[in-house]
Amino acid sequence: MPQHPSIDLATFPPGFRWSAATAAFQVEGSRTADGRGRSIWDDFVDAPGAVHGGATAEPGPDSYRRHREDVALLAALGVDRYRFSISWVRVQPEPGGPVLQAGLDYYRRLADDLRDAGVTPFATLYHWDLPSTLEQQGGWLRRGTAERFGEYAEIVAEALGDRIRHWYTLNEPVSTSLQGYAVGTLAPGRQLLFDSLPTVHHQLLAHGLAQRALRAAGAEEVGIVNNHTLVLPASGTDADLTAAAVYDVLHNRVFAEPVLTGAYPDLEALGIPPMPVADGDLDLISVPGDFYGINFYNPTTVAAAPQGGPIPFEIVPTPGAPVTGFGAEWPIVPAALTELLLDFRERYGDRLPPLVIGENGASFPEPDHVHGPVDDADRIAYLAGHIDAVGAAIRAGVDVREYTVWSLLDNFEWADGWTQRFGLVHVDFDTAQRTPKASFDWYRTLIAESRS
Ligand code: GBH
Repeated sequence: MPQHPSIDLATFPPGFRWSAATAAFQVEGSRTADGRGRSIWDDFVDAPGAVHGGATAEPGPDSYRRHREDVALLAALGVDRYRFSISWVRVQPEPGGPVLQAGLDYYRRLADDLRDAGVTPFATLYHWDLPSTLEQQGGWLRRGTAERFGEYAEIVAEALGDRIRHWYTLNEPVSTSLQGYAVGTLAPGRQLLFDSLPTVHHQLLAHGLAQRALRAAGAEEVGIVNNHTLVLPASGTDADLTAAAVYDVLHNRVFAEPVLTGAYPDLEALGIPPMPVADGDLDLISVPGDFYGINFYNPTTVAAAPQGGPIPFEIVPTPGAPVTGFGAEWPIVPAALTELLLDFRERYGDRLPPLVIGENGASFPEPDHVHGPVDDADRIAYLAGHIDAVGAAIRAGVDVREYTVWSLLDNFEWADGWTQRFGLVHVDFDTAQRTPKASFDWYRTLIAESRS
């Protein structure tokens, strides 16, 4: 298959890493196996009407029982690393309570099988599956949740640190704060609007505590991964510019700046309530990571909301942009990734650690059952455009070390259930049958060519 013409592979320095990602709740299934506890996502899928089609996240790709099939696919793909997440409630069903050996054993086997296949395990400690008992006590609204997370990090570091040397602490705290606690479209489904803001600080504190625990156990590489978007004002009016600035602060800057500069942006100036910062928190949160992770999917066009609404902005379609399977919510604008990376370099300068793209990818309508190849040319175009956009940033001097496709597999797309397929590999959700798509061959060829 010919390489996409726009990618200049010579741009990517020797040692640049090509990876693929999944997350525990989205691929594992087996929610009650071997003593696993309950998380807010178990509660969310069990709540009538919360998830599209009543999907329960089981069995789906069934990776708890079929991880060897995943490892074989990763080996065939030739990726440097596999990004997967560890389920807190498999390892410690009740926070503060005893450790569950069976859960640790699963991740130990996964890590060992990856090593044997020549793929470096890159584990995420937390990809949205908070233990239910912590949520009952207030979840990320409470500082104590960050402390429990620090203990969980110590347990995992101690048990798996000999095999897993590369770690992401938290995945996309912005999604948890905005979708989980502010508007309620993701677990735990709360609609607290601006009252959700303490969840930002407590998650960042959890990152700081976990990073410290992982380092103390000798980890080689630790960092957070944030979801960032390029915010585009819908027009040049003062109202739209202000709305865009507020959205940029809430989506990007409250998550980036404490980590990269040790301070929150000026919230008061924008009428945003203050964070519950205690002495020493920002010192801990701003201990430099070994990398800074960025998940990027799309830019966001923001307009002022009509007067009198509960939030001062609204997200509107991005004019002229093609869209993914999610529709106008997900405009496809690869150049926005270059601009975002240049903006990070400009804004944070030498305080910016090497960057890692922790997720990038797209869903498009595809059949549920296939008998033969899946021609996902639209996914190839999306990935090629964004890889090229990373290349353009590297040529302009931004230090990016890794690119990760979301996702290795079609999987449980949260509130959208089984309806959005992001995989390089098609999964039949009735049989767990895996079928590599054209994008799998395309990515495999790109990786091989970049090394030759
Ligand atoms: C990432 O989130 C996640 O890390 C990953 O788990 C996910 O599968 C992937 O991207 C694709 O979505 O709350 O109703 O707006 C990116 C942020 C969160 C954006 C879920 C889409 C849709 C549901 N995504 N959101 S809603």
